[in-house]
Amino acid sequence: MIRMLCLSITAIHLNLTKHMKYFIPFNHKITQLQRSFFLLSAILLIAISTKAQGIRKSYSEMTEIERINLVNAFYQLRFNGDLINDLAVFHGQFFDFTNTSTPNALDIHLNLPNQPQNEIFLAWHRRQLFELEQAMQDLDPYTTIPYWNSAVDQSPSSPLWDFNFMGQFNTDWSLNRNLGANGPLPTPTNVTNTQALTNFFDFSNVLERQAVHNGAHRWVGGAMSATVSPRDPVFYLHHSWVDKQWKDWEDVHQSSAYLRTDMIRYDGTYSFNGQVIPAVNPNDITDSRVYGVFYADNQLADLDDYTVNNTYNPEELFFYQYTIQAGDGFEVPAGRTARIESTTTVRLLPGFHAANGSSFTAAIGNGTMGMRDYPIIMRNQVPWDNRGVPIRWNACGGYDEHAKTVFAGDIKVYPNPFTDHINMISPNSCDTWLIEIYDLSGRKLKSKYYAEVYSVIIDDLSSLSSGTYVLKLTINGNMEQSSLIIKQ
Ligand SMILES: [Cu+2]
Repeated sequence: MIRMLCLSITAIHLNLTKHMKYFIPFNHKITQLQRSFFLLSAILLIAISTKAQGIRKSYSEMTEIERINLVNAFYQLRFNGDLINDLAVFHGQFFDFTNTSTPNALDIHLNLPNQPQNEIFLAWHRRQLFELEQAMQDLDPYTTIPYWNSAVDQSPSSPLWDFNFMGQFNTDWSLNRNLGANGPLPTPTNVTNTQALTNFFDFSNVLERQAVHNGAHRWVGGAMSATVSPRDPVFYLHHSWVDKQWKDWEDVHQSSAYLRTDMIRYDGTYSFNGQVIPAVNPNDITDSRVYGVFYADNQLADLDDYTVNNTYNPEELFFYQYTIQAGDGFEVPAGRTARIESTTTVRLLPGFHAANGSSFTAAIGNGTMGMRDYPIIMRNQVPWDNRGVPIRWNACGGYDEHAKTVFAGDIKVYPNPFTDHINMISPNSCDTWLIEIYDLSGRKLKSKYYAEVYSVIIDDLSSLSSGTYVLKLTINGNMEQSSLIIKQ
């Protein structure tokens, strides 16, 4: 059976040399600046042994260093082994066969609603993004593929197209973009209407064929509107958003299902750089959390219903510069390692659980390179739960071994920046609060207990010099929240 599949793929391959006409030659010019980034990344590659799982976010939320690292990763993957070109060529060769003499051949696009067994568009591209993202994380574990929301970000002069970001690839890689000439981009209504479809195959087909997916391909033009569209790096930012559309739909409808159980390239028969790419069943990846992938929105990343399994990475790293919260079924089992990092706020909410024998760290850093090692919440070596049952938090932040109740709200910290005092208020009346203030080198400056409180005013802060500090709140020894605060 597998041999027959290989033979038919070879036959298709030979039939499709006509697609070669779409191929656009790459221009191999690189600047001195890019050359030094290659060198820097090569050094980082040796120095960093861990890899991240992905919190993907809008490119507009990326820091400058993240944009540089992303651009650098695209250049590296283009010029070393050329995964970019390999994915583009494959995508072109297996694009769509419904109009050829082999209508039943395997392909990845534009399958008909009456052929649901072939509707692997979403799953195939999810795996493609993951393959590229893993390669990027070999270069820098903090890199994830950001998304471009083309339903709201529609200007050819948007920061997306800055020369220092996606703009440079147009000339460097001869992409022949023609922004806006062949639109239209989707409207927010297109997105809402697509999300409202209740049948998975209807959703997938409308998403793919209409503006939500097709819009950006046509609007960008050049390579993006050809079958080798993955040659344009913005393909990945677009498909990150398309994948988020699927994730949002699945969150509501929870009925993504395929009849077929293999996907070309990901059927276990394809190799790249001497390595066979493992087989992937599309039914196994209908939840993006299978790949440890989460999507942040509007300065919040919610890591819910996730069990750390370290299948791909020795340590699972979740980085987001805004608020990250883990609760509602976030589990770190024994023997697993996870790390959550933010430059502002980390919340561990009821439902978070790190088991005996797991290694878990949450850290607040200032977001620059080299400032990623300041653990503020740590569960490591010391048993988190030495009675051998999962800890669940009750409404006041205390734990309850038998019942899981929901923490009713967030602790507000204001004003921030502050001058001489900070207010902290919770919607609940709680028992014991421990408030600690650290400087960014990890030195504890203040520490104070409060009993039977729901709000606290810390009013002895006038002696602190101007700068950035970490405020850590622990309620009843369990619920923890760390925030970055700025003294004016
Ligand atoms: Cu595609």
